[in-house]
Amino acid sequence: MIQLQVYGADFGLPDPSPFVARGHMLLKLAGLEYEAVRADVRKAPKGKLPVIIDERETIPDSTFIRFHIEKKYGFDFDAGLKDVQKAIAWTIEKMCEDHLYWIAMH
Ligand SMILES: N[C@@H](CCC(=O)N[C@@H](CS)C(=O)NCC(=O)O)C(=O)O
Repeated sequence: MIQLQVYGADFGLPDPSPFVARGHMLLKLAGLEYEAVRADVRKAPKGKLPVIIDERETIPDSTFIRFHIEKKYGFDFDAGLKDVQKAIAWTIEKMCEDHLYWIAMH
């Protein structure tokens, strides 16, 4: 079974990390069975969570977890979207993660 490494529920949320929350959502949306395991972030490959362990593969970063699920399990998170809609979704996603996230954090 896939292992999702997480911080764990806190502040009334499934996880205080929005990226870990995304990891949960990706696995649930794809209908994959998984277990969430509290992990030591200092041992994570990129020093951040989430990370998944799927058989012999270790995949850090929620974006790469998404790519892994799409490639290995053939699940299309963008099903039904036109190319231009996918491009807009990707742009907004990256803007929120790489820019607005840090404004919200400081
Ligand atoms: N690009 C990464 C970002 C993950 C990330 O920033 N995780 C934060 C928690 S929200 C973390 O583990 N930070 C640990 C640290 O910076 O020491 C992803 O999408 O998974």
